[in-house]
Amino acid sequence: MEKQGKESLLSAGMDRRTFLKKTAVTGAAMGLMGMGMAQQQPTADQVVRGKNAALKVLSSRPVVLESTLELLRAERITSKANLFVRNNIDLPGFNTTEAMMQPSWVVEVGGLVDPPFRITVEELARLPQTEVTSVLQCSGNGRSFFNPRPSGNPWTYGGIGQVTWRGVSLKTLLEAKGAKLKEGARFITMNASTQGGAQPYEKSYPIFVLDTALLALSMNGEPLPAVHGGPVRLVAPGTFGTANVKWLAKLEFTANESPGNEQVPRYRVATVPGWNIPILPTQPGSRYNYTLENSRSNWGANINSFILFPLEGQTVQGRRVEVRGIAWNDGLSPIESIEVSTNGGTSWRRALIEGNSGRFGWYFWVAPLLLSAGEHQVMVRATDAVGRTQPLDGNVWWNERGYEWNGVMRVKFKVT
Ligand SMILES: Nc1nc2c(c(=O)[nH]1)N[C@H]1C(S)=C(S)[C@@H](COP(=O)(O)O)O[C@H]1N2
Ligand SMILES: [Mo]
Repeated sequence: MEKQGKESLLSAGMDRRTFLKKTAVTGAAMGLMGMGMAQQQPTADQVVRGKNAALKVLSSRPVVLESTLELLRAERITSKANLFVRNNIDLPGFNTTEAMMQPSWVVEVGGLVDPPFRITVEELARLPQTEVTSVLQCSGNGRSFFNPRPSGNPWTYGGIGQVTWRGVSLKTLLEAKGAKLKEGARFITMNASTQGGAQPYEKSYPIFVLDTALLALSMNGEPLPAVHGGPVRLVAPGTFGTANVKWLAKLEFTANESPGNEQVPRYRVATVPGWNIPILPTQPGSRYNYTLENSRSNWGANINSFILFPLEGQTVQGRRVEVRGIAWNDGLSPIESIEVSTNGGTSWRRALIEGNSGRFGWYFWVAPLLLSAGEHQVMVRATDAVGRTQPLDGNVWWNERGYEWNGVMRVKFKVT
C-alpha cells in the first residue's frame, strides 16, 4: 500500500479509533465481503498493478474498477490505489498505477488554430504549471439505482474520487506557442493514443472549458499514473469523467462536436432541440434515438451529495451522531446549502459546511444530530447558489443508458 500522509475525513471530527469504537460493521456487510473474496474473478490489484484489492472489478477487459464508500471516506484526496478506473478501451501496457515516463510522447494541436503545432511531454513539463483539485466521476456513477436498470457497468456509488491535478492550462499552452484560435472554433475535440492497436477514443467539449482545462502531467504530486492517462491527459475540472481523455495524442479546435461513437449516441442525455432545457425526462424503459441535435453530451457534473458516516447498515453507539459526507457540482456556482432529513424528507435541517477543496472539489459537511435508540434513515441534498438541487426521486431523470444519476441518497443505520 502507498504511504498516506493525507488527512482522512474522519480526522475532522474524531480520531479513527474513536470512530471504530462507535461503529460496527453489521454481520450482513461482513458476509458480503466474504462472498466477494470467494469469487474466482481476478482482484483489482491483479487487473491493474498498484490498485487496492478492495476495489470492485466491474470488468477486467476493458478495465473497470469501482471504489467503495469505505475507501473514499478514509481520504480527503483519493489516492491512486483507491481511485476508480473506467476504460472503454484499454491501452496495452498501461494497466498500472506506475508512471509512464515517455518524455518524447507527442500531442498534436490542430484544427481551427493558427499555427497548428506539436508539443512533447518534455516541453510541456517546462511550461508554467497550474494545479487544481477536482472531482473525477463517471457519468454512469449511480446507474444501478435507475429503474428499470439500464445496460452498462452497474456502478453504485464508487465511480468517483477527488484528486489534485497539475499541468499546463490550455491558455498557457496557446500563449506559449503564440497560437490563436480561428473563427468558428466552438469545440475542443480530443483523441487518445491508438498505440499498440488500441481503438480510437474521441471526445468533444464546448470551447468554454479553455478557461480551466489542463494538459495534466501529474496527479496527487506524482507523475500521472499510466492507468489514469499518463503521461498526459486532458482534464476539464467540473466535468464528468468521459471527456477527460487519457493518453492524449491529439487536440483539435473544431466547429462541431465529434460525430464519433463515444460522443453520439453514447454519453448523452435527452434535451429539447434548440431550446435551453438542460434535460428532457424520458419515460422509464423507453427508447430514444440520440442525435447531436436532440441531446447533449455528459459535460458539467450534476450537483450531488453523499453520506459517508454512517454507512448503510452500520450501528452507531451513543445518541449524538455526527452525520458526515461530501457534496459537489460543476464548479460554476458555489454550493450554498446542504441539508439532511431524518423523517423521509418531511423536514430538513442544514448541515454545516466545513470547507471545500476549491470550487471543483468536494465540499465536506457535518450534521450533528441527537437521535433516539433504534433504526434511522438519513437523507441528504445539496443546493447551489443558482438553486440547482437534487431530486428526491432520482428516477425522474431516467435515461436509456443510465447517466447523470443525482437522486437524494438515503442511508439506514441503527443507534444503540
Ligand atoms: N483514452 C481514454 N480516455 C478516457 C476513457 C477511455 O476509455 N479512454 N474513459 C473515460 C471515462 S468514461 C471515464 S469515467 C474516465 C475515467 O477516468 P479514470 O479511469 O482515470 O478513473 O476516463 C475517461 N477518459
Ligand atoms: Mo465514464
